[in-house]
Amino acid sequence: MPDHLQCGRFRLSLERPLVMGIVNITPDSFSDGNQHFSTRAALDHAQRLVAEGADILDLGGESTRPGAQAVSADEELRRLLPVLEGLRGCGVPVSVDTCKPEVMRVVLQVGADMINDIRGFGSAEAVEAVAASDCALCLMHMQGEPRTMQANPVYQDVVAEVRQYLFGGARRLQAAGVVAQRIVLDPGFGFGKSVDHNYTLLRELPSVVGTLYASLVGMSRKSMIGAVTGRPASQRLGGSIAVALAAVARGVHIVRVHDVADTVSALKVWARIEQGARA
Ligand code: YH5
Repeated sequence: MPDHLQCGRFRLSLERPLVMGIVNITPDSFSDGNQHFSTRAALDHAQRLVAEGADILDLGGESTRPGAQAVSADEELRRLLPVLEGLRGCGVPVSVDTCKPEVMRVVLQVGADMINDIRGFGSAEAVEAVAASDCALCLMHMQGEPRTMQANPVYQDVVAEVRQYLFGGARRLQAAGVVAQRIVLDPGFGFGKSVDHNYTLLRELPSVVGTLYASLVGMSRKSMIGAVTGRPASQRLGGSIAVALAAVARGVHIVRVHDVADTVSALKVWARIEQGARA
């Protein structure tokens, strides 16, 4: 098992589970497309997540939800750069959620500590953009394309197929000179998976992500929770805590969540239970 993650300016211990807080910088109906408004809102939100105990922030300037609109690299950078700059001294590493090599190159210059690529650094250009830095790399599995991936996801053996994809991707990164201590593997919950696929992957996490690399899961508020509880996205906190704890119990290192304060509380209680556990 890796004992730390090399994450740009930071070296994160993996001895206790880490919480990654989600910061979306997509101009919403409130901001009416106003750049300063969405920058301010994202910075305020990010700073609140740090105060709540986030160990890492994940900034996204492009919506990757099923059916979302494509955004140009220029537009993505216009959204990301002022927020990245404003977070430079925030005290925790900043991850950028992007699959565009040109965006990766620029944000690494400006101080991003981690690149989170839902396309798993699948192109040679993406690997080239990140290899020579010392940022962490989150390599996520996705079947198909965001627009259509949820239509009818099919696997023969979802655990074996996702594992093979992740290990193959990690080998490709290492062949390009990336050390194992920079690599994070993520099964990609909800990205071309049925509800059953998602729960099978969660149950079998140790076998999906193995022991050679750090691991991350993102299940917060996703439809795999709504499918069980019948609740809309705004009311999925309880379910989100349940899946986060189940993942941590199976050895996952990083949980990507919206609700940082409540997740941190749940993990503290969890740690207190485990503290008395026999080896
Ligand atoms: C992830 O799993 N997910 S964006 C639909 C929802 C709620 C949340 C209400 N980026 C992941 O968070 N990066 C996203 O229904 C990610 N792993 C990594 N590494 C989707 C998202 C969401 C979608």
